Amino acid sequence: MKAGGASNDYEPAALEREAQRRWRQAGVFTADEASGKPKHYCLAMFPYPSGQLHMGHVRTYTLGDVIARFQRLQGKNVLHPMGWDAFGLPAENAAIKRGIPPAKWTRQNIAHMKGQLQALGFSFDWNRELATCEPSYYRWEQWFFTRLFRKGLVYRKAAWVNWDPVDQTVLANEQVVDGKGWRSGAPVERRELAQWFARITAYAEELLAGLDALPGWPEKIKLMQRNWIGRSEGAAIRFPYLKEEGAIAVYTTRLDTLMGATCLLVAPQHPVALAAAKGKGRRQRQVAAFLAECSKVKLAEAELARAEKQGVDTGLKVRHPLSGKPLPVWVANFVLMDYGTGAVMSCPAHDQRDWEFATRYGLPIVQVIAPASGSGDECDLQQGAYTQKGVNVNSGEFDGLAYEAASNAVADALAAKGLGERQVNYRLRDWGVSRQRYWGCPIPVIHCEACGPVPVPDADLPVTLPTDVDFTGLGSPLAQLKDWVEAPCPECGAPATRETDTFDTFMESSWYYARYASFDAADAMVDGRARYWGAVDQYVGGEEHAILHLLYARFYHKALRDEGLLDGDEPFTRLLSLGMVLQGGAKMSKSAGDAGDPQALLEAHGADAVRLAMMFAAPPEQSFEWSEEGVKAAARWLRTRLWRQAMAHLEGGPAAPLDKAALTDAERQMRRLTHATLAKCEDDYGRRLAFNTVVSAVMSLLNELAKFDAATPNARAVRQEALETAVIAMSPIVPHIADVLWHKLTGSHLEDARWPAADPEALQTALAQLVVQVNGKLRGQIELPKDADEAAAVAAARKEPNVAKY
Ligand code: ANZ
Ligand code: ZN
Repeated sequence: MKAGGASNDYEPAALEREAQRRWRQAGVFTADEASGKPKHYCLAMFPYPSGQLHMGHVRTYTLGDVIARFQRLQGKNVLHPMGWDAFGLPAENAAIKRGIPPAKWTRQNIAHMKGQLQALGFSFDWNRELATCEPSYYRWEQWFFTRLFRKGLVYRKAAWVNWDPVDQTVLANEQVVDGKGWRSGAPVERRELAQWFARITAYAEELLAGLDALPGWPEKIKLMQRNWIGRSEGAAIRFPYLKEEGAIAVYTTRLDTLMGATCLLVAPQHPVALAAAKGKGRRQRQVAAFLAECSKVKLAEAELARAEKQGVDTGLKVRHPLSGKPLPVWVANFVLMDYGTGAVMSCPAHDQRDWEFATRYGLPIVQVIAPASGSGDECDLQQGAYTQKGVNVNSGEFDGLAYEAASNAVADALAAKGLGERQVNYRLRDWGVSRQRYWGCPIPVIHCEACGPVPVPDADLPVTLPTDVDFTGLGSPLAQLKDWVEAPCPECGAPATRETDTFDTFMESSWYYARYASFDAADAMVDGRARYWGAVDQYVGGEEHAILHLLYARFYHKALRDEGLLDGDEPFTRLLSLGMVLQGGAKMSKSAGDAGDPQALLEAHGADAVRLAMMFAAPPEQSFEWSEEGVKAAARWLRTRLWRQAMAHLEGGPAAPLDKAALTDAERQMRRLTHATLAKCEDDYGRRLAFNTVVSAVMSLLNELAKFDAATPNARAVRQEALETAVIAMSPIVPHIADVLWHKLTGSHLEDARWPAADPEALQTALAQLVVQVNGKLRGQIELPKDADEAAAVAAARKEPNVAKY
């Protein structure tokens, strides 16, 4: 071997290219169902092909890759696929701006980004690559939609959209800028259109309960999903009309306040409100004017809660279900039509919104709840509502009852009159899956005047999206394609028209994980291979998908299960939710200058350095500020600490076998560190999913190794072992340099290696050294008898001044 020769220096570009070529040639990442090993399905959320990789992608795919590579070392049969979430708005915008057809733009971007991913050395099984814009993919989405249609799990109803009157098109929320169309600049109008919905609410209870069976999901994400589903236990109460037949139903969570209801409030879209606005009378005109005012602004629920409470009296009267007293019915702007029954009983003394409303319009405020004695609560109805639970007063037969007892007694009284019963409500709404866009999966429905909407028969699927379309930006391109739109009704044969809406792209991302398993199944959506791979063992993705994507995919999985296509109740067993990569405090989604452009960094420092810097920067869940310095430091460490130390060792020729019986104290200590590092890294990779601490552990190991004197053959054997450990431990993170060094050190290839078990004998010592971490940061070191229990260890750690401080 030529000492210090140029050929022995670390040259990442050539080294990485060569390693990637070898992997490709040997097909080392191909997943094979026939392998006898236990399976591990590792999936990172697939990207939208915007054209350029950004640092957020690099983080997500490096994390996924680290896990996949570690699981291979653990002897698992790993599925680690990649594909493209290829439909979506940017392709259409690019088409309008630059005249490139969306299909072409998308394919170009895919090709470019695929090259970038390959240059980063991710261990994807590219045989299974899929793009959701391919008919071979979306055909099955259409097929499944027609199954849901037959089960009543999808349906059509009117819903509001943003309408650009100049471009004659529906705008997505993100295309509305300050209330104006992004392209035309015209003030956006609101229109009601018939649209498709998926009945996710049919699974509300299971989606909620299922979260308890997901110990591998972060609590934070489960809480967000719970809140989004928003289960509420209350009661429906009917208030009969004073004069006519019938009643208005309300939903309440405070049965105990019923005797304090002074008024009924309905949403501006409630049928009672609409009826009250019909007619020429003064009152009807007032109601109509108020409804018109409400329809102008669309406020989110949270904004409504803060907005000024406003309303108008309909003149209508209902009877209190228990006292029989007449109560007025008002329309109020803060009552939501799509929650509960769209109507509420107003209890101004005990609900703050009702209190503000009653105060504004001079409606009576009747106290029926008083603070329980000893609660110390203040109740001053001059200042605001008393919203705590307490004891009933002023409530006739219910006086003196506390919350639970009062609620039960009121429920019984209502049940006896047939005017109310307990009810459970959810905040969760059905999922609107229609988009009035071109670049999406066509909704497989034909509208017939006689038969209504008819699903396209299996034999006529896929309904292919035409790709030679004119992009004027005006109106829907699909609606203008007469040949495409006109089709005979599948049921009666009469001339009919195709649905021109396309699916929300969340539809495609709701089942791609299952399709990877059956990626080339030509005549089924999924086949037996989807059962083999089962649930994704480890799902990796950005925290911005905590709610919608994950909820939709869970719903879709259950629907697929109920159709007999998949096993199991949940699609993702374990979830790693990643923080963001920030630049200047903002999310880094575009490459901002060379310092934040993965391509430039890759070319300057190599893939391993970029990957290492990314993993070392922060634990996965944390957001962090990106800096190019980290990449430079990573490249320096790889060169000087890992590469040079290994090469210097190799210059001495092959190491002799280790003689464990002849170890000196120094050698024993070195071995102890080697094996402790191995055990720590295994735990970090497999259980803790903390990769920054893997890196710091190996850094310490190599620092110690640099000080270790390896003059004797047995000392060289100890050093060989330490270097092999450092290389295999780092290999999931920096696979290229590890690939080369492992081969030089052992003569074999990493893909044939297994993660070595830490040697219990090496770890054994009369006194054990323990490093003390507080919240993942190294705060000290303690020595303990090796058989010390946890309590003793914690006590000793607390005595350490630097630990106690934290
Ligand atoms: C009477 C009452 C008295 C209420 C009181 C609260 C306190 P959650 O927990 O979110 O389910 N509500 C019902 N439907 C509504 C709608 N469509 N729009 C706006 N508000 C609505 O909240 C249920 C409570 O929110 C219900 O209980 C109702 O007000 C209101 F001292 O009924 B409550
Ligand atoms: Zn028909």
